[in-house]
Amino acid sequence: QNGVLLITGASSGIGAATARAAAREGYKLVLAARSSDKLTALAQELGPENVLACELDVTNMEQQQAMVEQALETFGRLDGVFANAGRGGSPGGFSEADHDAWREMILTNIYGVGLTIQACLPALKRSKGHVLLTGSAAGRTTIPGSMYSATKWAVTGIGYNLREELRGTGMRVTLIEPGMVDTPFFDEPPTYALDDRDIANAVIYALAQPAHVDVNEILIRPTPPLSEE
Ligand code: NJP
Repeated sequence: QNGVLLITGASSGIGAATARAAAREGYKLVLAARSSDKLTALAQELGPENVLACELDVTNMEQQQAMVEQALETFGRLDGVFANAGRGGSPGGFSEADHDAWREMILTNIYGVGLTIQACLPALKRSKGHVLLTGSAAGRTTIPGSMYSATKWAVTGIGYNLREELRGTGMRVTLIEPGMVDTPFFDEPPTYALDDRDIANAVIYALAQPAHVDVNEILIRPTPPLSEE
């Protein structure tokens, strides 16, 4: 029995893989995304008595607060949140990209993460809980013209600033920073990439540490393929 973990972006990719790994570790799960059909199927797979599936858009604070209320009614507590929902933007650089696509991405990747944290904080403060965020290797390096990378630099900043805000509360903040992961995030599979379970393993590692260990960041990149002789 490992407490209650809320995961946004749980309908596919990294979020769904983390839900499966956390279920194996004995967590009760609150799973959130917009695709309720996928969440329902995942809840069936993991055991509906252990899972609360919440259809929500992370950019909507009312829906986020309703999710936390429902989680507390169902499980009585919240021990961790993995703010993982995110999306890519438009390619093309600052001179060419589709700025409407930028708006959706910025709202989801930055504002949505902030809302998830704010909605969960009261319950997490009571449990001395754990906040985990999906940043990115792209939030650690420069990528020419990439607004996506800029949104993930913002997530890095959210993690750092939140940790300082929560200093002395017993709460912990972990930034999970993947390189390329083979998920539905990409239309075409990347040439070499991590598996979504590799990232789930990192989340479980951070969660499993004793209370005096605050894993600040885990940056994980795929190993480049062997170069040809
Ligand atoms: O991609 P995908 P990943 N409200 O597309 C949800 C970051 N990342 O697992 O709403 C609520 O399979 C969406 O659900 P739905 C990436 O930036 C990835 O790779 O049903 N949920 C789905 O569950 C992101 O932060 C790579 O469409 C919303 C999930 O988000 C995280 O990893 C590398 C939503 C996206 O799952 C998970 O992405 C890296 C909204 N408004 C960072 N919008 C990589 N794949 O290489 C989307 O460094 N979702």
